[in-house]
Amino acid sequence: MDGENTGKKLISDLLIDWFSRYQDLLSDLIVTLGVPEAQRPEVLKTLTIIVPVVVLFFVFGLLLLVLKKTGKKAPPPEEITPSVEEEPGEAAGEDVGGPSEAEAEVLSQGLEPSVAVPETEVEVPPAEPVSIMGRMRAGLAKTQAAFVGRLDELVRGGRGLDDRLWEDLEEVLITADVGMKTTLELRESLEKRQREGKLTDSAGLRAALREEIKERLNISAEKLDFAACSPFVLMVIGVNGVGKTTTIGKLAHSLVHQEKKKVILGACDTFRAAAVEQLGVWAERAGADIISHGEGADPAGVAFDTIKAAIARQADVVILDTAGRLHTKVNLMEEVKKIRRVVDRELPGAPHETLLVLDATLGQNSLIQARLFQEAVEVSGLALTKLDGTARGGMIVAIGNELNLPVRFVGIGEKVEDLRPFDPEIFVEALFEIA
Ligand SMILES: Nc1nc2c(ncn2[C@@H]2O[C@H](COP(=O)(O)OP(=O)(O)OP(=O)(O)O)[C@@H](O)[C@H]2O)c(=O)[nH]1
Ligand SMILES: [Mg+2]
Repeated sequence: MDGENTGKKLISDLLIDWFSRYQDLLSDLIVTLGVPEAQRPEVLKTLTIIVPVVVLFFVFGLLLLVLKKTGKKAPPPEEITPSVEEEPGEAAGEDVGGPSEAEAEVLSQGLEPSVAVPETEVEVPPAEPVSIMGRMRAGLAKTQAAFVGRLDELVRGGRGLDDRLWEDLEEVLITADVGMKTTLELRESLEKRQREGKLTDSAGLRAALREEIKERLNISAEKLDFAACSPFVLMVIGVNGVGKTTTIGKLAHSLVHQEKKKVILGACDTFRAAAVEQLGVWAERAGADIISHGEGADPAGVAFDTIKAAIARQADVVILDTAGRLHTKVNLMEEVKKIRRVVDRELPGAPHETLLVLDATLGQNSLIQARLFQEAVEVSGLALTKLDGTARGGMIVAIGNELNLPVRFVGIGEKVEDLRPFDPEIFVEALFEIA
């Protein structure tokens, strides 16, 4: 009992001693700072309370900072693993998961990519939108801003539906490359809604335009069904540089990996050696076979051999790449017709799909190209590439409205997963919905 009291006394003596030293220190400080004598007791009282509070805050802040930093430097391994494992799940769904930059480089050198990548070396992909809608939105960002973004500015503030507004709307549509014909038709339909009392104010304009656009994109055409026959032959045509080979590569990858199809590519673009090589890289990346005869060979001859090989190897899908330009003499359209004839002779009914690739960045010029091809050959569907690189995505509405051809795919980037089956519903939602 006695020992306990002595202990308590010692502690209280120690505390009193510290406190008086602390007060001495503060008094010295007050004198050094030149505080007038009359105010010193008051200042001493205030400082006695404030100084410990400030010191405590400082120590606490420092502690938080250290904790935050150490947390960033060493994340627990379980934090990384799930996001890496999400990729294959994604591939099984919509996203086929493209090869990394390094893998692409290895492929372009014609070497086998390493299959067993140690888990520690797997890079966590940068924070990109990975959902279908997220990617579509990102791909359409430029068109979104130039088209719907400007439309929203137009209707902000509840303007009346007068001639001025209709003229401003026309300007927005034409700038987004919807084209004069389709723009005037859209204005006409919207004004009709107004006359019928279905559209009364600018707030309803957005929804009405969205409906009108969706209607024009809903082309009634037979769906592209790769299982309709075996082998299903898809011939890809278009002028040079529009993205034919890239589209074929992405499509082959998706058919092999998502739909588990056996795919053979035919390198009928014999215009230059690099074209054959480029298709070869894509074939390897996709896990598809390729038939090629090299630069300068007869494109129809390559098509013939590809069909023969597909039948012999029991392939599910044949995709023929064709040239966007030719060596002198032969006309591009004539060459396309010749390939079609040879393919049809070898496999009656083929090609089952003639896919015309159009470059969205070319805007209304693509429409002119499409008409020329339509006049020459039986085009059955379209792929619209490079939508990610343009604010002129409005041309897709003109395509739907004026060509009456179904858009089968849209290209929204250069990566393997950036080819999407075209769905008007998703497209319009990505364009109109505010993220
Ligand atoms: N940003 C973007 N680039 C694309 C897209 N599709 C293709 N490209 C790029 O467009 C360029 C031309 O693509 P290719 O596939 O070689 O075009 P092509 O029609 O086969 O050209 P030719 O063989 O010369 O007739 C390449 O740099 C592609 O990466 C797309 O959807 N978005
Ligand atoms: Mg090509």
